[in-house]
Amino acid sequence: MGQNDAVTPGHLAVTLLACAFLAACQGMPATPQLDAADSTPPKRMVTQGPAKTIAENLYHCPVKVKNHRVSAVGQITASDGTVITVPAVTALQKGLGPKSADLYNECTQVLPRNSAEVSTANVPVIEVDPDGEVITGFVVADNYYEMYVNGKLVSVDNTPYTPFNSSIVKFKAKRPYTLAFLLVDWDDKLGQGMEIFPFGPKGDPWYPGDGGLIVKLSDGTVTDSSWKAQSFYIGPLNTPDEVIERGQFHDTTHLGRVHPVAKKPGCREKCYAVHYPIPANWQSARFNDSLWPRAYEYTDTDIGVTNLPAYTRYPELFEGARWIWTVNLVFDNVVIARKTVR
Ligand SMILES: [Ca+2]
Ligand SMILES: [Ca+2]
Repeated sequence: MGQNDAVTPGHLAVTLLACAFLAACQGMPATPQLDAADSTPPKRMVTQGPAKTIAENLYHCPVKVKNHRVSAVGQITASDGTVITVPAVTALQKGLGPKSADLYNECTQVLPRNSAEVSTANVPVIEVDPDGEVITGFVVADNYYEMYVNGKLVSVDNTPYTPFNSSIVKFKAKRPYTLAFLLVDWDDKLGQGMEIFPFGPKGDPWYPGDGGLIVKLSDGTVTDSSWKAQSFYIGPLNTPDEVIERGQFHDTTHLGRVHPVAKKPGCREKCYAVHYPIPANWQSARFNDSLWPRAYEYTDTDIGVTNLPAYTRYPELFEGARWIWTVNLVFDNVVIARKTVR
């Protein structure tokens, strides 16, 4: 982190000079008014063990597919008495939409063979700004996303867990606009951040899963380390002390950040998780994420998507975009990623 942060005096001077030559700079849209940044220490909530299932399955795939996992939802009471919904409170569970249009989805049998076969023509435009431009884009999230533009919900991943799907989004917006994604690495072991890994000779019933988001929009916006990303549900942990708070940075880097180096905890049903409250206005353009950590970039190998047709069939549609997540791809299970496009 940090190596791309620097704005050199030379760079600044060139920018200012360019602005001086461009009368249009006067007419550039103002930066959105921001709320004050919340610098109060994070309110950590600690849970241990499994959550109680409150919804058996948010999604039924009408087609028999190889890798279908049940997307259940649970609740668990933290040591401070807070009742937490796991893996997350989602727009999908609330029945909010619009649901995502499919780029690739085995359950709907939308399976274009390559980028040339992909059509975005029938994807409805979600209007954010009536006088904006229509922006089309492609999204892959491991496992679930909901996407907001200036606080307006524009796409809800229709397949919360598996099979791995990818989506087309279309919206009308004017710069500057703010993208905000709620991202969930779903659980099988609700509240413990672990899944039942179905592959390999024996599989692994206690496998810490991992996340990831990649987005490319037609106006050139891509996911990269210029985004912000914050974690809200961290586990599985042998002890809650494994999360070290440094300001608003929830540091678990000592546990390993990606598979296969990430430490597999031996705690199983006794594992802990650390949660943080999700800010009420996190989707808004006004929300001040300046104290949040930057997003981290990951490779296809880190994410484990080198064999994933929902993504690998369409390299042209994601060219130049990077997979992002927080600092820990494995232990951070609920993440919000934000970017203001200027
Ligand atoms: Ca999904
Ligand atoms: Ca995980």
